[in-house]
Amino acid sequence: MFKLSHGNKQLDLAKPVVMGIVNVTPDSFSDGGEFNLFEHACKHVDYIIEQGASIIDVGGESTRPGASEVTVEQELARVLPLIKYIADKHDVWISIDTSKPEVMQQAVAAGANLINDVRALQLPGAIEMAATLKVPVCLMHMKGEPKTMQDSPEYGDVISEVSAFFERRILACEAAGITRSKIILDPGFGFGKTLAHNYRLLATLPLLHQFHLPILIGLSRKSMIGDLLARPTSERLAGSLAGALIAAQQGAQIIRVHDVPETVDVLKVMSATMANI
Ligand code: 9MG
Repeated sequence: MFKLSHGNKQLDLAKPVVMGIVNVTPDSFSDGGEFNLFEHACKHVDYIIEQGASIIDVGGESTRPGASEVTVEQELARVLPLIKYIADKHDVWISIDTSKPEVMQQAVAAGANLINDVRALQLPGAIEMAATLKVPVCLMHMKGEPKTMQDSPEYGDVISEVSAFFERRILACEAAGITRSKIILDPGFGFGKTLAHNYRLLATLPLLHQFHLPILIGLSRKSMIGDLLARPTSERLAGSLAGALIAAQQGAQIIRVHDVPETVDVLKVMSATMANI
């Protein structure tokens, strides 16, 4: 049974929980910039919390393939007002989606409780910063860098490579002073992976339980849904819900999604069923 803690905040992961995505980026691939304005982002946050999101993942830099990088100042200007708003108004877990140590520091000072790093704390200073801040960290697997990661990624065996990566990163975290109780793992669907790699990882997700750490997955509206179904981003809800349900049944504890109410419903039905086995 997993539990996350930060200060006096606790998050019980006995049942899978929903992490709602709030991108504060002009080029966000799945919200079309709809929530770029601070007011819209706040309204969206209020709505997804009311609908059952347990964690809000705030991001100020797009990680989609080909997206351009932003400066620390730009990223901070996007995420800090929203983090402060959420921390003032709601008693919810706030995750900061960043790889930059300066952003981690200021986001946590503003009220964030969790670092979601698609680069698994590999940028200079990131692992030391996370250790100092003493917040839980999500280590995501990515092959390459967002700009080029989808240029024909190749693996010998995708599961072994992802597992070996986690082994190395967990050791690095422990050496830096981050305890295992603060670590979450994420196979990184769509990050340097073909359709076949993504579905192989989803099918074999239980293999990641070898690490005895909580698992986070994000496949909401991604190309692993859209390419399989030949559907544009706006028509990927059913596929995303199917993926969320499969991942939760495979033992994922945190499901990162755009469509919060629908995913919460799916997981409630799953949990009610599992409770009666
Ligand atoms: C920021 N971001 C985009 N996709 C993601 C995923 O699949 N996992 C995590 N942890 N973060 C993601």
